[in-house]
Amino acid sequence: MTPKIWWKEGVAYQIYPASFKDGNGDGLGDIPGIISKVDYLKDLGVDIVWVSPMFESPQIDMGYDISNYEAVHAPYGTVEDMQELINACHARGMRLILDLVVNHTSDQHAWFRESRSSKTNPKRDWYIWRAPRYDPLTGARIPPTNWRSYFSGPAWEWDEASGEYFLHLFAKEQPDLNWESAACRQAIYDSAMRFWLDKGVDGFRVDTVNMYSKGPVAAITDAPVVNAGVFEQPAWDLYANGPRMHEFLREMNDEVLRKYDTMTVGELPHTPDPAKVLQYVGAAQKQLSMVFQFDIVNVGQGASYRYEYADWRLSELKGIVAKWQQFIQGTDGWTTAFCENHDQGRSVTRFASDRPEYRALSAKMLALFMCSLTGTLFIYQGQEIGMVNIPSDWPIEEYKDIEGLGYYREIAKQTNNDPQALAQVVKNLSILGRDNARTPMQWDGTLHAGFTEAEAVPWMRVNDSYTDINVAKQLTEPDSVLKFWKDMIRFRKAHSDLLIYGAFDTFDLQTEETFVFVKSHGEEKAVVALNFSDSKQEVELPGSGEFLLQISNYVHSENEAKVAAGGSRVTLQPWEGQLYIHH
Ligand code: ISL
Repeated sequence: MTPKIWWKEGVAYQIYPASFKDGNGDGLGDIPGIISKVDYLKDLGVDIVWVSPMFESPQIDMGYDISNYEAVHAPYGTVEDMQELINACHARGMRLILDLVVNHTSDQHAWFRESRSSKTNPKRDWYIWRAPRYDPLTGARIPPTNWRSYFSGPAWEWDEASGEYFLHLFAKEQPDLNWESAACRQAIYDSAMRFWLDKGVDGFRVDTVNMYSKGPVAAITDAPVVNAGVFEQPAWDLYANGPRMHEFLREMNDEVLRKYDTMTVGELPHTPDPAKVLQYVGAAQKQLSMVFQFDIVNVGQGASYRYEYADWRLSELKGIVAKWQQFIQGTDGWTTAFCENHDQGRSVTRFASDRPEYRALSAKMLALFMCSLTGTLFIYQGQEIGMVNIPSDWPIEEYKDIEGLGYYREIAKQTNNDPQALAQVVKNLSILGRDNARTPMQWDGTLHAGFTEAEAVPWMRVNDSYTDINVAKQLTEPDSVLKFWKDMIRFRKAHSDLLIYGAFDTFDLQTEETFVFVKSHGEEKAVVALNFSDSKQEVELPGSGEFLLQISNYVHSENEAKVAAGGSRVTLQPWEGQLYIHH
């Protein structure tokens, strides 16, 4: 059995600083606002607080474009405020982790300004610079390769002054660091890591952790053409999981992380092969504690554009969950359980039902689901009250995210502003857009949901649902989503061998309405039965012997005794989740 460690059993909670709580009435969340809610998090059962980027930044990509790792974005507060937050978490027995965004910096970072200043600057090779190519037919200058950036358009930006292109996998204001430079790596370890670890930070969520190794700059080549007639092509096979990736992470671990008691959770896109994932998360590999797999949040995304909504089936979701629950079994690796973050639509809308009659029930069913999974559990702010997506009638003007807006502009260009096509884009964004997760946290039913003061203008429109869905209301209701999450978190910790560390097994991967799985630890077993539909369903309890129903989102008191025999059929109400323990 895998050894027990704090970061395996801890419940993590992600805070998106812009939208969590405004402490000074300027309409933007901030660090003092977070400090004012630390007791709320403790009361929920949170052990690990993850704060998304709060570093100095021009905010082209909501702080994932960092201009100084050692300073705080001034509207959020100061380094002293961060120290106070770290201390406030520690005083309550909680840990705090930060985002480590070191695939790229902002183009306003001092390192990039120097690098850009001339071809002979000592930091020139801290970023990825390449000479242009020229189109053999027209003679026109073209980028060194055909790579497409995540936020639309080419992944190379021309720098007129020095006569070369620089690489940016994300926005042109986010130039990629060149990890081939040892001096650059050392600067990253010092500035982005040791600076904060020495202040007591307990680890990092590591942004795009598998894209650092792109090979020598001169060896970067064109991606295969998959979209005929278009210059920019998806290139992740060429830059994800590159040749020196594991060497770099081992070095980072050896020189920095292992000297502190830390955890790391890496973001691991484009890596469907479990054997490859184990190379990052196996304990013996000495690289990362765990990673976020993308399969679950990719469900329903189109093949050519991530925002092209595609119908999905429950069997697909079940297969994905089973795969990433089981891949660590019998290994020394570890995994995560999550279904939301700041880059995704809200889980109730995407995976369950946000219709008024089922919203709260299905949010609780998802809570039961998540709290029963093996791995470190991550909750995204607002998930604990069942926040839902942006209403589909919000116009594009309400959307703020660079990626979503880039997609909108691209389709506008391709279709010559066709109103029907653009209406479809807005509809897609209201399901899959990153902005769905970024609307302000709904604290109460007063103007602006208690996120900021009444006279202030929130930086982003508050979701219309706030009078119905908010923390204050749910704190008073005995059967609220929030109360259910608290109960589930407590239950998960009380049954940690089964629920956090247990082996996962499932029997009904084919059915499209229900999901039944078993967690086991030695002789102990839990059966979880979930109904993902609007109608009653019958399922068979696997195994034999007696099962005691411990939790259902339809009954409010824990341990309401109801016994069912293994092999018998039980009925699930619409969107009901049941958890049985066998003994
Ligand atoms: O959301 C995505 C996949 O579903 C990607 O578009 C996303 O950009 C990618 O997963 C990387 O995300 C991370 O790095 C980005 C930043 O914009 C995201 O917010 C961050 O989570 C660049 O730093």
